[in-house]
Amino acid sequence: MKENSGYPHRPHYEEVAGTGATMAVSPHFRSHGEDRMTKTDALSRFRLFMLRGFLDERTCDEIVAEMTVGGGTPATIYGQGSSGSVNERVRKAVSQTPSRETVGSVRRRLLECKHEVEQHFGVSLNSCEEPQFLRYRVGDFFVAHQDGNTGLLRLDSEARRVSVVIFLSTQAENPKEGCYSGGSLVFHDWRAAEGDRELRFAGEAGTLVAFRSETTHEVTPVTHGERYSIASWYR
Ligand SMILES: O=C(O)CCC(=O)C(=O)O
Repeated sequence: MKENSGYPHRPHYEEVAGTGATMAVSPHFRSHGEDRMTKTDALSRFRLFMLRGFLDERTCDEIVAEMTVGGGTPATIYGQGSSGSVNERVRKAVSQTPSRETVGSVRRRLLECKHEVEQHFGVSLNSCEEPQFLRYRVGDFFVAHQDGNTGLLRLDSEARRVSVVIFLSTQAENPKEGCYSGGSLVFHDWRAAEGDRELRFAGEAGTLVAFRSETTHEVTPVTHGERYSIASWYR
């Protein structure tokens, strides 16, 4: 991945009618995405921060190419111990390790938009964890969970304030060359009114979505193709 590729655009903020809130929108915001998820929905229910075009297409392809070289290791979950453990009934995905340069570059870009994330969520953030590069094959998933900031657990992950997912590949409803099906990132809010409790976020290569780490979310099983994403957490 080239150092200067991939994050050419500064986002701007758009006011969302009727909510008094703003949403970060990259200049590459494409209206077809609004069919899948309206801005008002995202803000009023889950207060998502979204940047389309956070990574450009070429950068996504380069990272995916790096991720398909090595074998990877099973993605872990946090438990009582300080290091993660593997439990394929909870999370089934492969954690890949691209070059140090790529890992460092993605992390730097996340730090570059820390201020915008702080503004959006109204929190002060110190750092960002080393990004995890995830590959989901057919049948892979991650059950509904929270990443941190629950106020309930004595785990290191509690220090996570804002979680980030960057999509490296694009979801398609029906099987399509180069895309994946299934594998939706779904946000849950059991307190919301019936019908508003779930938000399905369709993955589009290059899009970044950030959410409060206590937000319950899952990745539904992939039914076709391979899903590639990056996860990280601001603390
Ligand atoms: O890969 C994704 O889209 C989400 C990963 C996730 O939920 C997590 O790492 O907590």
